[in-house]
Amino acid sequence: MSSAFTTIQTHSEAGVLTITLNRPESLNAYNDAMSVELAAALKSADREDAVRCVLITGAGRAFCSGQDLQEIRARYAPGAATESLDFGGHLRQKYNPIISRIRTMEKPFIAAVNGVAAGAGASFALACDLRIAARSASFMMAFVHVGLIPDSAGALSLLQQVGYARAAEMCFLGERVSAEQALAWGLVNRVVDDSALAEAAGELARRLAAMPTRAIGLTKRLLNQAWNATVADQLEYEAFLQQTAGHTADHREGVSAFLEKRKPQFVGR
Ligand code: LHQ
Repeated sequence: MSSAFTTIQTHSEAGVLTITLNRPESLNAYNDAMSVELAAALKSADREDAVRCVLITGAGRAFCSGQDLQEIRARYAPGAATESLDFGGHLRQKYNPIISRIRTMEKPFIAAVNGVAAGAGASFALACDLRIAARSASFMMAFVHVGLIPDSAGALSLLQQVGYARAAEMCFLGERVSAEQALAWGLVNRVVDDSALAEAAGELARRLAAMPTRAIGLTKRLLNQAWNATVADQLEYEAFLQQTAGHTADHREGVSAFLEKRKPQFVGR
């Protein structure tokens, strides 16, 4: 099933909601309309039990080039009062809710990075749980080139994924990091030929969508909690979450299938 937005396309099939950022003429730059549509698509993904994995990709030759700098160009016109611009408000309203949803929704997110992911576009890809990149894709913490700090939790995601030295290099220099380099650094899970990306990402997404969704969602919470946890905290949190996982139909099905020597049929509950 597909629905019509203007800046994104969505397609739902076999438990996978595919969201395609769809402004290829600007390398899928993120504008106000896209922030509204993406928020709506993610909200309904959260609500719909039938959605068991979310796949985000870009139309054309890029994943996302970050903030649409054309859309906000009036702010930089000669004479514009830049000191009164509410950059913090812009982030709180347009970006932070999207990143929060991706990081906290109890469903797996895959970024199929089909080309350059720059600025907040890189942060969006980094916020997803898994990344599969086309060989020609690249990541660029472009913020520094426009005199800004990395936002949309990009610095946090990078630190968690590649460690301080590489995160600092990417953020300070703003150079393009190739897909192969990203793979070597642990920034992406897989790199495939450009022509194979859609199929490889779709296959991974369908595989995840057929797994015990509740257990995966709770595991996502566990992984995210673990960054700041002590062992004692983590053990207690595991006991708390396992209490929920242990009462799902998929847990019962998994154990039954094992005992009956058959393939499990998970339903996502
Ligand atoms: C674009 C963009 C773009 C509009 C390419 N906007 N048109 C938060 C709070 C408040 C304010 C600001 O920002 C933020 C968060 C951020 O995301 S800051 C970072 C914003 N993004 C950037 O600075 C990246 C700007 N883009 C680039 O550096 C390059 O385009 C990259 C490296 C992504 C790709 O380079 P190329 O492959 O050489 O492509 P290109 O530069 O020729 O771009 C193709 C077209 O896309 C071109 O339009 P045109 O009409 O000339 O064909 C670009 O103007 C347009 N485009 N990025 N962000």
